[in-house]
Amino acid sequence: MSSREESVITPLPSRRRFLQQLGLGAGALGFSMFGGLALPQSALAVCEPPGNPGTAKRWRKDCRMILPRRPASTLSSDELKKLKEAYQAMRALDTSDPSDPRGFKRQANIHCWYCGEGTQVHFSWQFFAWHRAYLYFHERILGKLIGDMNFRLPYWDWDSPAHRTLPAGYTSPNDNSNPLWNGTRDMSPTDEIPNEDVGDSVMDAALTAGTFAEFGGTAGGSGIPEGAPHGSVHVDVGGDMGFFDSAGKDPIFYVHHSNVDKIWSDWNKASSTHTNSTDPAFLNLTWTFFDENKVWRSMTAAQVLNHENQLRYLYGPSKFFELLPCLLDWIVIRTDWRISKTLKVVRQTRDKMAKVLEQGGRARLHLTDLSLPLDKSAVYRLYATPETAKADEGPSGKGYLGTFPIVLNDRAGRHTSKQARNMVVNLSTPMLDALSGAQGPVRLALVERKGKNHNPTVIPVRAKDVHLTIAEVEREDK
Ligand SMILES: [Cu+2]
Repeated sequence: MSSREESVITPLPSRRRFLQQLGLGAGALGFSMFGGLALPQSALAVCEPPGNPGTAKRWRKDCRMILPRRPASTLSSDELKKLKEAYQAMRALDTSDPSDPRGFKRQANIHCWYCGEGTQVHFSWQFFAWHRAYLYFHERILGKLIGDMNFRLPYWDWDSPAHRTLPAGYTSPNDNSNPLWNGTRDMSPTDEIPNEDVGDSVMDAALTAGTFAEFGGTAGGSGIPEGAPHGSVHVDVGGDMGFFDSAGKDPIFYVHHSNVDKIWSDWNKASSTHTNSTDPAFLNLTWTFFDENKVWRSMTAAQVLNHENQLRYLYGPSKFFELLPCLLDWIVIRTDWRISKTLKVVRQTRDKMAKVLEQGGRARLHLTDLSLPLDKSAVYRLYATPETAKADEGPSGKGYLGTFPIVLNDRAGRHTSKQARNMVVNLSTPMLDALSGAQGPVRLALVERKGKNHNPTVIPVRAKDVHLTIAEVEREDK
């Protein structure tokens, strides 16, 4: 671990810990963090509030050119050079002027503050909109630092099978001389994100979500892609990325989230019915960020919904548009899970769902408010039975249904969220057969995914509800 990526873990209540690191008592609470106060270096290593220098100015319209964000692995050598220069300049601010909110540590700590230390933007409909706003200001700051407001963040398109390794610029050179490097990652430069975490089935489940609530979450629960693929990639990269409080310390975070942002954009484009929430409680969500000129600005969720027009960037086409069927409405098939805590898919239901699949439609399994151990960041595999979970044969093995990640807020396990984690998986015909098991109801089970030859501990599924859905494909003759 390099000195610039230290992680300070002190299991003290956050407010108290922060003040102690600052050497301030409770009486100094109202003191502005950015009124020219030179913060001691130790304070910068933890997650301080992003600052509150008076009333935020409203975000103004952006008149820059509309330019594409591009896959990180396809940047030209000149573009990569610029990207590295931008992060180099951002990191340099950490030492030249630690009070500059545009410095890399300050940028990383914004995510930390919004992930439990101060407030929580995960596990709800804040997730997509807040991260879009955060990346927007981050992108503008990087552009300003290299004198090029046409700079746009790239994205790490791990959903492309050819781009499953960390983008080359982030690992080459694979040492401290590279401003895009981070020494804490679990992934080596040749490791790949597993297909079961980001493959077509996972992407399809996200991109065909029928409503904004299902895709982007609600005030009290997460949408589909916030778990897999988003959280899974955090766990897979590991190190700082494996915890929300430190994730922003790895430059890969910003290109990872740029791709997550693209998924939101793609979901909107995938169907005329994929519209964002119009609930004023969502639209009026307001956050504050420092812009590229160190001006404290407020931005609302409503101001980020049209990234192309409002925020002046766009994404290239998605390969999934050609693969996605035009689906009719999702139909819910209730189960008696709430009573029996088991799942019984009767023959008739199984056959009906299989027919929908045969005709190009979709069938799904939904686990609402899923409980998982909150003692570590990990990816769990869902199986149809405790026996198949114990055998843990993986994606092509018996009883396998899908994956779900847990990303903790910090290594000390603080700020664990009680908000609902919702899992949805696309079902195949063999999966339907596993669920309609010959010996009566199935008892869903999970195991933590580990390397080969592990002896998995089987975790019975605890969820508020489990149900099924189907969506038939739209046909011209109907
Ligand atoms: Cu994230």
